[in-house]
Amino acid sequence: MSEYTWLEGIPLLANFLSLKYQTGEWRDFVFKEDDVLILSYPKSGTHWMIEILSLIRTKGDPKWIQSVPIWDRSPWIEIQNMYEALEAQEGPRLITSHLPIQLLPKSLFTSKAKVIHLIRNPKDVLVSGYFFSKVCSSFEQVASLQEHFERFLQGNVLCGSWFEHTQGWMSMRGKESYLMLHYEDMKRDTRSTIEKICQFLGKTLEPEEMNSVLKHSSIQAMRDNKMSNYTLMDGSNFNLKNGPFLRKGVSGDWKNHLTVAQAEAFDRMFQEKMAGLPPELFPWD
Ligand code: PPS
Repeated sequence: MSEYTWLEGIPLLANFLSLKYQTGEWRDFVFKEDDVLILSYPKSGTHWMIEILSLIRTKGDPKWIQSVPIWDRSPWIEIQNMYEALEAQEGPRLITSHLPIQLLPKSLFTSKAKVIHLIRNPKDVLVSGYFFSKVCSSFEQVASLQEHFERFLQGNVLCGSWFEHTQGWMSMRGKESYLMLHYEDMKRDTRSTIEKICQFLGKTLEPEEMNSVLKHSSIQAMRDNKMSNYTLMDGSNFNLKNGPFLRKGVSGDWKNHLTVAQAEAFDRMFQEKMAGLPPELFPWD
């Protein structure tokens, strides 16, 4: 059963939350200038981004992604033991987080650490989260999609309101160390997104290295990679009999699941909450 710990009004996974987050010591975590932080609201394509960044780091060589679990390659700062592993890690770090901006240590904003903020159509995020709740017992357990829908709009889900989370991180727009990417663009043109990431990180890939990054980060390759498909976790908080960790991996699946009334209610809420932000920040339908 899922059980949340509320930290500064944000629901977080009680079973997994780092002690440092429970004691407040997280505020002292030191970001370094060669850190890269992958920041996303849950179910936005985080694992895909980790796979791509891992492969960029190895210039397309799949040895690392095929021998080290994805959560060890880019640990979540808010998760037990991973926080400590990050503190102990030497050299450039890949760091992941689903937290809202106010729960990231201040050193992030004074260091030159780079932030890649990945966002996705929240209706797809909502649907993805609903199916994930059947696979992962730590996620909120709901009786129906309608219940999850209501909780999502209220922000009564893991990591709180999508609207507030997204707006919070978007306040970094314009900073040199911040790159915002869209899942939908990654789907439409993965190569261009990888080129954008390389440019942001000051990296270059030879054409065959780029092809290897593309090949090994495809959803099929990730499903086949036991270091990325969560089969190593099966039977713990994950029950892969109820569905795969890497589910459909498409844009617009919400159309198969939300009713017209739900989609309209969602859109009204979106207009209300995101008013004032340029519509081009949200390139989905
Ligand atoms: S988590 O558990 O919150 O960190 O989930 P997250 O990784 O952010 O998002 C999971 C969704 O991303 C999809 N995914 C991919 N799509 C396309 N290509 C690749 N390689 C890929 N890897 C993961 C995954 O299928 C989840 O979306 P849904 O819509 O549920 O399929």
